Amino acid sequence: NSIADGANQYPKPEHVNYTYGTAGFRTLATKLPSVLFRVGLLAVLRSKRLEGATIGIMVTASHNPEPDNGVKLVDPSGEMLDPSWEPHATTLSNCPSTESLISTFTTLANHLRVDLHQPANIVYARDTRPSGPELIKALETGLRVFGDSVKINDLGVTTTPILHYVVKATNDKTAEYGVPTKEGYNAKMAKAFTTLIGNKGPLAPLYVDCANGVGAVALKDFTDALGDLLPVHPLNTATTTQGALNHMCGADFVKTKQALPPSVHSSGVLSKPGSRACSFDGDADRIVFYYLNEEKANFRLLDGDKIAVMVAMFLVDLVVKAKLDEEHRLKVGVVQTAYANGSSTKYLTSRNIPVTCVSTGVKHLHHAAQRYDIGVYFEANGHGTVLFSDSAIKALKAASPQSPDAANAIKNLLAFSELINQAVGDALSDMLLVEAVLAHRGWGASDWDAGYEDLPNRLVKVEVPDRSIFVATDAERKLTNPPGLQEKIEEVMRKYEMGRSFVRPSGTEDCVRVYAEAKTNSEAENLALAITDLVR
Ligand code: NG1
Ligand code: ZN
Repeated sequence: NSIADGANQYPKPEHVNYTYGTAGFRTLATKLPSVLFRVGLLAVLRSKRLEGATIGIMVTASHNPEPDNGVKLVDPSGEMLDPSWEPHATTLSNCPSTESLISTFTTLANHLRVDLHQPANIVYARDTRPSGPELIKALETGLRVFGDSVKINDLGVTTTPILHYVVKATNDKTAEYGVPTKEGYNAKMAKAFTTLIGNKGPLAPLYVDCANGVGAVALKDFTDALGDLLPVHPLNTATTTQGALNHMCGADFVKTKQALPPSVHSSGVLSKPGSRACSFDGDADRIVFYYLNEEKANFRLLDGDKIAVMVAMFLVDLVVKAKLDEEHRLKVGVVQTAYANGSSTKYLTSRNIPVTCVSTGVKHLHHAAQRYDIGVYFEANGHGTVLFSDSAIKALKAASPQSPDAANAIKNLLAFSELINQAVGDALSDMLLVEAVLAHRGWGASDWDAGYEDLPNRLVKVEVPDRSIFVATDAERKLTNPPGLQEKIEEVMRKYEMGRSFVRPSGTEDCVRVYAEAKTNSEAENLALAITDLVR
């Protein structure tokens, strides 16, 4: 099979313009077969360019509705595709004809100095979407163009973070990171979690809304590996029911609606005092927790900001307890985006925990977190993880603790570094992280929630004729274009007590997002409306 055969089999639809954005390619699944074929070609190029290092490909549209799908590439370190290659993905996907695809591919291979005789290694997976198998076929056609020089590893139906883990572990020649399989990942997490919980278990039952997606599969596999330390009760596990995926459930629903999924509400599982639940998104790389407030049975959200704050505070305490000498006093920092609730930022800063604000998109958070010894990063919507630098791990392993307390703290810090996915945020691993911290603190959901009170906030999607005229700067907190708009936004903002608002073009949808927070619910609402009026 040649590029020509595959390209003819998967022609690019006319009048569609693709962009490899923050979430890779993402659109209606019916528009994607040609893209998948071409992504196969690009992944092979990238692997060959890196002398056969394993590249990952994930087919998913995360929290989007079931008819959508998407694809993104994972670099050998387990991180997102190097941004300098994103334009190559865009260019290949938009070649209008077989001829132009072949010539563009050849030019690209030359320009990138790819030796096509090099081997290539590709690992791929998909979520539970019904369009997945067809798209995987198109992808495989692209991979097969290069014959035996390409080795493939099909992980089947798996979560995004497991794919990232397998890529990272496969490329780790020291084999220290873990066995490069789903089972290897589960065993690694189960071991670390068992170390952390010890005789504190079994913990209170936890209800998990799986968004009717692939998280249900991963959760089942993991709990089978873990045993009864954490009694997990999965909800919304209908992975084969048409239209169920992400519908009225899942992390995105809960965060945007700031409400319980109706299915969780009607199940009544949260009515027992002290109960807590969490929601995964459609590919299980995001998680938010919630519970009902005891007096009023009010819905209380524990989102990515709440997770970041609790985890960072806890890790700081462990570092202090570990009493590493001053030279090795590991620096714990937090990375957020402009969507982080102002109260969370204030809380961290007032406790001397450094906070960095970066642009939306996991790759930005990930890179900023790498600059700390222990970098905690979370988007408010629940996507995040904690990175331990190599030197932090070295210092922990080399430490000679002077007390049982210090020894314990070091042991726990190392176990956390094993429990937490170092490649990308994982709902499953983050769920265990939260549970382990709660167990160590002896806290329930309301104790966790008590740290700070979120400022009331609104997130509004505004459809505009051309979102490219909106240009943001300063970690997307300000607009430089259209001219004069930022000044107007600030003028309105000043009228609201604790008012903060910003506008930025979405990187994943054809819209502009308006975020607003203020002292009261109605002020947040009014501020959001006033800014929306300015944008329209
Ligand atoms: P955009 O569409 O650029 O706002 C959204 C989320 C991001 C991130 C990406 C998915 C918000 C406000 N934005 O980005 O946090 O999760 O999708 O990769 O939630
Ligand atoms: Zn996701």
